[in-house]
Amino acid sequence: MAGAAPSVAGPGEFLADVGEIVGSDRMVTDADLTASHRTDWTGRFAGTTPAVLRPGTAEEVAGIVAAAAHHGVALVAQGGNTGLVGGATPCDGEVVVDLRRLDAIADLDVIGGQLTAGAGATIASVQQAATRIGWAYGVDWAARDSATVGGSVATDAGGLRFVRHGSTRRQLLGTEVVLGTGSIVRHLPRVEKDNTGYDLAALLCGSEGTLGLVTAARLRLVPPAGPLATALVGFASSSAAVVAASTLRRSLPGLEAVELMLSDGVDLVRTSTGLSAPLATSAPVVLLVEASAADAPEAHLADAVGSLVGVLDAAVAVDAARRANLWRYREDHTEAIGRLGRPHKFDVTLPADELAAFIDQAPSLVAAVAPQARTWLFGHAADGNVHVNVTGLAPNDEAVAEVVLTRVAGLGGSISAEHGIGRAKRRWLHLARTPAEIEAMRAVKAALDPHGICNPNVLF
Ligand code: 2HG
Ligand code: ZN
Repeated sequence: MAGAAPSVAGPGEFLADVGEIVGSDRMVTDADLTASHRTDWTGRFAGTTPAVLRPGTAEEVAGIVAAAAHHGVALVAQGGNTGLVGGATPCDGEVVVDLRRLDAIADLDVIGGQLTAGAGATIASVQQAATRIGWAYGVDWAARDSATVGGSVATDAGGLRFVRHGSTRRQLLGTEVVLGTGSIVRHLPRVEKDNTGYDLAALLCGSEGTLGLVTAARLRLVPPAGPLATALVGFASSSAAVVAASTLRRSLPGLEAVELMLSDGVDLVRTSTGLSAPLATSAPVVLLVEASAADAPEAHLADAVGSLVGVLDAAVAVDAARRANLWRYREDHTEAIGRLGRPHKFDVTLPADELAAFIDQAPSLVAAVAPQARTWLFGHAADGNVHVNVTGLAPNDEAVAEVVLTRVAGLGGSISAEHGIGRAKRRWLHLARTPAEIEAMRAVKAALDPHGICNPNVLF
């Protein structure tokens, strides 16, 4: 019955069983107390749930999954609830399994540069634990204080350092997971190299909770960046900025990030934060560039920026407070756009040679089907990943998704770069994957989640 969403009508017996497993104080049924778990971060996706369960061990999670299989109850795992595609929202009455109590960080290997993090550990807490032992964690994004390891594995989160360290999948040495079969599969190797068959962790990474509930991850750490310098660099056009991002990837060995903003997004952030204009000369397109160097990082960065073509203006910062200030123009986009209403979010990647034209054309593509809407574009310039946010749409508007995602797929891009398919884009999975791929994915789902209880209403 994999693929068929189990009903949650009359989950009373299920709740009685799981109440004994997690303890009644770890089972929340009061609608006021479950409210924050029933809506996603954007407010666009909302549902109902009979209960939020708060297990404290993988064994308790396994007990919940066994009970869910027995009673035919659908589950959705939740961590910081910072996802942007409705992938962790109980829109069809799923029972929410809040994994944030699984927040231990253990087995830190100072020589090898590894640690094991519970699914509920926040990304910030992993970063801090890594720093304490002289390493760093390679994945970072603005929601770091709330977003959790479990969610980052479920979505294969990418973030701000992808150009340097790749996405979550590249950091993943192994996982502990409760599969939909109910069995706990623990593979948390302490070795870097491990070719012993199927890479289950890599398969779980990006599977959006459809195969099981990841309870812990063994994470590879990276060397900490050296002294950093950060710059905002203004360009007259998207194409000049995209070419510059490519040049920087080749000319700056310590490149840590190349992020893209447009002037209307920068202005919106300024309105919502009170920040002053970042550059003396206003520029339609702005890159945030960060790079490290053992000595004089600002000189290396200024040299590299100075040799770029088409720079209108630039500001370089080296002390932590000024660098953090420059980052705010980029990181505060999501919050500032969220304040305008419930955005529709299209997290897409384009082939490098299509990126600039897509950025230029996206607003008119949206306007053609939704003239009242506003389009906001920002993202990760070096990765071809642009976040198309559209405000002023009805929650159930699908026309904009249709034109944007169809265009992206037609250009050879991906309809989900780093946020996942979730509920938001499941109708368009066929644009990204062939029928044969979807059939293979469904076969994997049927094998690992034979009762169809693991987040059955996303992805497919
Ligand atoms: C980012 O890059 C995140 O800041 C969020 O992926 C993107 O809000 C968004 O659309
Ligand atoms: Zn992003």
